[in-house]
Amino acid sequence: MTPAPSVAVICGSRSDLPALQGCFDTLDRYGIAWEASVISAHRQPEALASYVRDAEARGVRIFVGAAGMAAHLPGVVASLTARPVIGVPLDAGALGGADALYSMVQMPPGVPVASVAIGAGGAKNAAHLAARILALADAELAERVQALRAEQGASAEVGIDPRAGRAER
Ligand code: RP5
Repeated sequence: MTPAPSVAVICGSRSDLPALQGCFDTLDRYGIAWEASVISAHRQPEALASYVRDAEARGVRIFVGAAGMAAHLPGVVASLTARPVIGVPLDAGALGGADALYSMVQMPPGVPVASVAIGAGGAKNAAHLAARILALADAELAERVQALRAEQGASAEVGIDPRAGRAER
């Protein structure tokens, strides 16, 4: 059995991978080990169940499930494990990702999926949220989370005069 990283990212199709790049990059930025798989909840339900059971047995702590359209992937993952599941709704069709969002946020009580925003921004937040969950039991990671928060705070521009920068236009 191959030892597992902390986070397992699963998406429903290869076509989902570009939207997830920010998730992978952000996990790398935190130094969080991850693995990624393409397994469709609708097309390959048995493969998904055996992957989740194996990943949990290997020690994966958090699952990220990303999918578009009728996106049942993270919900099915949450039905298979008691580990935290983060859902990333993707824009894969006519409804612009609202279809996937509703599929993820409307989970029945007792089977939670922590849904983030639609698309690439949500994918990044899935990594940030995973980091914050893992940081509860990892002091070094907690420091990296605080450092990144401080970095983001440093770029705030408070009290800018609306006329500032006019000459540059
Ligand atoms: C979902 O259907 C996938 O997550 C993807 O977002 C969408 C379309 O999949 P493909 O037809 O491109 O494989 O299950």
